[in-house]
Amino acid sequence: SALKMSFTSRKDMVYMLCVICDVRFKTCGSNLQGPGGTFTSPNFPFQYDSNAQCVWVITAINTNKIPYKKEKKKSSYLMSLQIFFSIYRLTGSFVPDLIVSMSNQMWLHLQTDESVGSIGFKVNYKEIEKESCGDPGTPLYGIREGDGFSNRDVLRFECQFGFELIGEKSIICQENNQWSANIPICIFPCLSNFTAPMGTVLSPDYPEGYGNNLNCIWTIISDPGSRIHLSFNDFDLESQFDFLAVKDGDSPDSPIIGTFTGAEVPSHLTSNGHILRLEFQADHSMSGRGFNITYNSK
Ligand SMILES: [Ca+2]
Repeated sequence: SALKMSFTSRKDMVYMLCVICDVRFKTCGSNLQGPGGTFTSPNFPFQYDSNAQCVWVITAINTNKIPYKKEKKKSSYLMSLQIFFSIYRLTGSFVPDLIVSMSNQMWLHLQTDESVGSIGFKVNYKEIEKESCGDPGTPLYGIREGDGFSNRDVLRFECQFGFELIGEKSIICQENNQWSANIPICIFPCLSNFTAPMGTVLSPDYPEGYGNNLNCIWTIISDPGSRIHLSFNDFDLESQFDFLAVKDGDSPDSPIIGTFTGAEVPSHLTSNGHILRLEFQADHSMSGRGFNITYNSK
C-alpha cells in the first residue's frame, strides 16, 4: 500500500458556531433556510479545492410548530436547527451523529489549506422543535426503545439477533439539546463459525461501509462428504487495499480458492472439502459497501 496517499485533517477544519452571523469572506457556500435541505462541500464526493473558504449560514424560518402562546416576544428564536452529518471523511476528526443549534441560526465554515484534500462532507439539516435533541435515528440492524426527543428523554438500544452492540446502550437528551452520546452501532461479529446448512455472511455494518483495521475470519463447516457453495449477492471493497480470501479448509495455510477486491461481483464458488474459510482484511482507511454472501451445503 505504498502508493496510498495518507493525510491528516489538522488544518482542514469544519467548525460550527451558533451565533448571529454574516458572511464576510465567502468564496463558496451559501445562505440556506429551513425547513430542511442538503448541502455538500465543493466537488463532493470528489476532492474539494485547496485554499478554499466556504461559509454556510442556515436560518430557521418556520415558527408554526411551536405551541402557541400569547406572548409575541418569543418569535425570533423559537426554532432549532438539526444537522446530520451523513457522510464524513475528515480523517482524525470525531463527527457526531447530529448537532442541534441553540438558536435559530447555524454557521458552518470550511477552511482548507494548500495541500491535498479529501472528499469533504455532506450535511442534511432540518428545523425541529425547541428544547429537542432531534431524532438520532435507529442503528442499522438495531432496535430502539423510546420515541421522545425532548430534554431528559432517554432512548435505549439493542441489536438484532446475531449482532454485537458497540457504543452506549442508552442515551439521554441533555439540557443543551445534544444527545449524551452517538447512537450505538450493531456490527456483525468478526470471528465466527457457521454450522447451519445455509446462511448469510455479511461484512461488518453492511451495506454502510465496513470501516478500517479489520481482520475477520468466518468458517463455514458442513457435514463431512458435502461441499459448500457460495453465492455473491453484492461485493464492493476498496480496490487493492481491502481483500476477501476464500480458502478450502479451516487453517490459515489451507489452499486459496480465490482472492477478491474492488467492486466486481465474483461468480459462484464451490469448495472441494466440507469446510470453507473466509478471511477479510481491511486496511487503515477508506471503505466500500462491503459484501453479502449466501452459502449452502449439499
Ligand atoms: Ca480500506
